[in-house]
Amino acid sequence: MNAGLSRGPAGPACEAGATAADVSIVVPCYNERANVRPMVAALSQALAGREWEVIFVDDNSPDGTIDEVRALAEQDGRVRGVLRVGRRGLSSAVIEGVLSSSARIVAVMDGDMQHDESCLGQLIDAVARDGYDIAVGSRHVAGGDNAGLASGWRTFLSDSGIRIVQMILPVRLGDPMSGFFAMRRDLFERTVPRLSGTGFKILLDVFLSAPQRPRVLEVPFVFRPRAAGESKLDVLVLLQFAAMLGDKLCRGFLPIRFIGFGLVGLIGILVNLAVLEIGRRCGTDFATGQWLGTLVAMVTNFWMNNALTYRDRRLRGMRMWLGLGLFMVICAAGAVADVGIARAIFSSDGQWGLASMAGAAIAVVWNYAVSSTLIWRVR
Ligand SMILES: Nc1nc2c(ncn2[C@@H]2O[C@H](COP(=O)(O)OP(=O)(O)OP(=O)(O)O)[C@@H](O)[C@H]2O)c(=O)[nH]1
Ligand SMILES: [Mg+2]
Repeated sequence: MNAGLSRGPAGPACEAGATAADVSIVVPCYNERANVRPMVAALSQALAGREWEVIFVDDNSPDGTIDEVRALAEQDGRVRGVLRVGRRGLSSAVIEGVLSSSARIVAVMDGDMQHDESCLGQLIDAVARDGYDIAVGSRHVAGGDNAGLASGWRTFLSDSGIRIVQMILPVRLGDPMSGFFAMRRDLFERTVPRLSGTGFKILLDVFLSAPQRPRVLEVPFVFRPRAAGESKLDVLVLLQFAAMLGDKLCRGFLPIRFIGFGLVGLIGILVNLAVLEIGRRCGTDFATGQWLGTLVAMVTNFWMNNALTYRDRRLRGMRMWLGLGLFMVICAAGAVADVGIARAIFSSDGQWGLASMAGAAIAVVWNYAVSSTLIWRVR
């Protein structure tokens, strides 16, 4: 469920005949309350003399980020907020923020003051005046710097990721993982249907999905340390990054969630076998071991899918327990179908390997399709 917040009543942009914004700045934010005011103050200074608006897209942060946005929006018509409830994800937040805006040029930047707003003017001019499709704030061209990364380990991860990505990029780019850029809205909108929309790397997603090779300019900037709040980058975000690349390499042939669901299913088989083996060593009979193994595998599969495959629609509390119950029923039905189909194919074909694979494949597709629709309600 999404609920947009309208402009504050007192802002100059509300008056009839007020000039529309030339650029919409989209800021994904989660638990960034302390950064909202400094950010708007910094934008006001950096973009003096331009018509602009800023759209904070908040995923219902527990620290009340959206309340701070609302308070500011009441005083300044250039400030807007989009509140998303029951959703998470930087990339999808950016997509929805851009789609909720209407300026000809859109800019994207983090809400933790790590991106140097004084470079925004250059990024905007490159697109508005100099004919570039995308202008990227870059830490990896002469004059840029990655000093603000929290640790040597983060620098290593970032550099390695960039090297991998450069191998598959359609354009030469020093910093394809940047989250600081300006681009033509019409190009973004034409790209949206092909975007994976998962994880943290929206710019990379745009480059790998754009319907045409974009004209790109890189503008150096120094990545600052976080002003306040905490990083949201964790190991699950890294896995989502790998899944996004996988999705692009498969050219969208298989849905990204199906790949995740299938991988989780493979891990489930290993879990099942491990429990069976532990049971055997403890002297449990085969049938009991198999029951236990299946139960543990179902619970771990549900947990992994909830935390990874459907991270952006993660179930919590009572809904999670109901989801787990439903997941078990769906998987049990899938298992019955698996055995039935395998038997039918075996009796007509006599090839047990083929019969078994066909049964398993149909069970996975069934489990995925029904779980997606009924449990995590992906439309
Ligand atoms: N709406 C929304 N914003 C998010 C989400 N995750 C992160 N963000 C915002 O995206 C921006 C970048 O996230 P950070 O956690 O700072 O990631 P990072 O800059 O790559 O990592 P650090 O260098 O450790 O700060 C920040 O403004 C976050 O508040 C999310 O799930 N939803
Ligand atoms: Mg950050």
